[in-house]
Formats: sequence, structure tokens, C-alpha cells
Amino acid sequence: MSTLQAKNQDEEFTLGGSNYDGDFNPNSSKPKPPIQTPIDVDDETYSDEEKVDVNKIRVRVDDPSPLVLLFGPKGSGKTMALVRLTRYLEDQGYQLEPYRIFRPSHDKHYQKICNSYKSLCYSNYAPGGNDVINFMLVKVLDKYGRTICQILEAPGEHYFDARFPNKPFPTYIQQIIAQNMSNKRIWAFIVQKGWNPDKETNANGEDIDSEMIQTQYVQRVQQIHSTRRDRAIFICHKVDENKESTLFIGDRPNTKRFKHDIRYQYRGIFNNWKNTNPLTKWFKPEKFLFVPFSAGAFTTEESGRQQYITGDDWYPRMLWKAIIKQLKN
Ligand SMILES: Nc1nc2c(ncn2[C@@H]2O[C@H](COP(=O)(O)OP(=O)(O)OP(=O)(O)O)[C@@H](O)[C@H]2O)c(=O)[nH]1
Ligand SMILES: [Mg+2]
Repeated sequence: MSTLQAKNQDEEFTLGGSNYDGDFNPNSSKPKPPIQTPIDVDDETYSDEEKVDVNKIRVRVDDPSPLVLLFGPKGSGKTMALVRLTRYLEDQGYQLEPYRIFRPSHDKHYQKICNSYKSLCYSNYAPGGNDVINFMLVKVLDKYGRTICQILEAPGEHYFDARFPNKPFPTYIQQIIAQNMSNKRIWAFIVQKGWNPDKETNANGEDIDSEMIQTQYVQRVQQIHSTRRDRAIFICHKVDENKESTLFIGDRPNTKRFKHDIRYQYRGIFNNWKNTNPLTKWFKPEKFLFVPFSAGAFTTEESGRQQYITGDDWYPRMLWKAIIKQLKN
């Protein structure tokens, strides 16, 4: 059993207690939830120590079931992939339950999103503003209540920050990466065809060009080495943003085309996931799966809130199929 221990094991975790249901209807007569800024969310999420030093972040993962790690830069769509998968899987009879003691009791924001997780997932709005989902461990249970896997969704800058591309991963991610971790891991790396990263400036105040950011992201992904049991899925996210008809066959994305283009765009990104087994590599040269994905459609209101409409079930179905395949592999 692997445990990434909370700093203070005796800490009493507060479960529940929030009256705020996370859903917000602008036309409702119900009192509006207090307006929070990203700084307020950070204040509720991290202790003072953690805010000063990301390496002080402690998480607890004491369930030995496999971990699915959504790995991608900020804004790449990790939260929306989790939201879409939650809606799809619950429709299929699975249950998705936040793991409440993943974060310690000082993380009031985590307790709040645990309480309101379902309403956030089924809201007509993408999580954001007051309701940001930024750091979650969610268990996927079958209809008998057995845990199939746990999905980790963490802030993108913990995985990759273009301003500091060579900074080591935070300690909690390093613990998860550690080869002695007993949980099977499925790395779900997010890539995007035609990715146009947000403008970033380096420590000297110079603009970092987007090609450089992509190269640095590839190097980040390459820092994850596959052990014998590790598997990977490359999620080619936001395929709906690509309008080129040659990328689609009817309504469905042409997986081969997307994979080809991603291999070219993010040179070397698949390198650590070649099958090196001398017997099987001839008929199965890769240890990863590649899945085109879209969470759905987003429209931004004047207020800045994003309305969200789920897309074709085909996308979460294919992603879940890939996860199950890698769990069994
Ligand atoms: N077109 C399109 N846009 C998407 C899709 N999924 C997410 N987005 C957009 O990307 C934005 C960011 O998505 P998130 O899921 O919050 O990204 P994230 O990776 O969790 O970001 P961090 O938590 O900051 O690391 C959303 O607000 C949407 O505008 C998708 O499938 N298609
Ligand atoms: Mg997120």
C-alpha cells in the first residue's frame, strides 16, 4: 500500500459542513455565493507554507488501486476531461467519488469541491470563477462499489510551467513518479493539435515562443520513464477546434491523422513509450494508446462564465476503453 502521508497524520479532516452547493443560477432568488478570486481559491486550497513552497504540498493516496494521472499544462483541458468522463461513466452505471482525505483539513476549497463535485460536473457551466476544480483525486467505482481506478487532476503548473521548464516536479508528484510506488500508473498525457500556448515570458522578461514551449513540454513528458507496469495514453484534446475536413471521417476524428500530426508537432513525445520487449515489440511496437478527445462545446457569456454543452459520447467512451485496456495490459 502506498501512502503519500499528510504532514500531520493526526490531523482531523473535516468532511462536509459546507452549505454551498456549488451550483449557481444567475436568475435564482437564492443568495449568491460569495464572489471569490483565484487568490481566494488559493488561500483556501493551500496552507501558508504550501503557498510559499509548492514542495510542501502533501497528499494522501492510500488506496492501492491503479492511478490515472491527467498530465498537461494549465488550460489543456484536464478538468473538463474529468467532468466529461464523470458524466459519461455515471450514465453507464459507475460511480465517481472524490477521495475526501486526499488533501488535509486546512484545504477548505478541496472539501467544498468534494461536497459540490457532482453539481459542478452536471452544471450547465464549465467549472471556473467561484467553482474552480483545481486539485482532485476521484475514485471510479463499479456498480458493486469496487474501486476500478483513481483519477488525479492537479494544477497544470505543477506538471509544466513554461516560465520555469527545468524546475523539478513538486515533491508530491515526484513521490507519485517514484519507481517504488506500488500502484499501477496510467499516465494520461494531454496534447493538442495546433496547440497555441499562452504567451509567457522568461525570468529575463523575454517572450518565449510557442515552438519553444512545445519543445519544453516534450522534455517534461520525457522525464516520466515507463516502468514495466506503467502505461500511457496520449489524449489529443479539443479536437473539435480543428476544422480541417481531412482530419475527420464523417463526424468522427481520424485517429491515424491526428496521431501522425501530433508525432510531428511534438517531436519525440512518444519516445519513452516504445515496447522494448524483444518478443512482443515486432507485433506491438508501442506501449501507449492514442485517443482523440473533446469534452464538448463552450460559449463564453459577457460575464466571462463559460456555458458548457457535452459533446458526442464517442469521446469519453473511447477514452474509457483505452483506460480499461491499459489497466488490463
Ligand atoms: N474547444 C474545446 N475547448 C475545451 C475543451 N475542454 C476544455 N476546453 C477549454 O479549455 C479551458 C480549460 O480547460 P480546463 O479543463 O479547465 O483545463 P485544465 O487543464 O484543468 O487547466 P488547469 O486546471 O489550469 O491546469 C476550458 O475553460 C475550455 O474553455 C474541449 O474539449 N474543446
Ligand atoms: Mg484543472
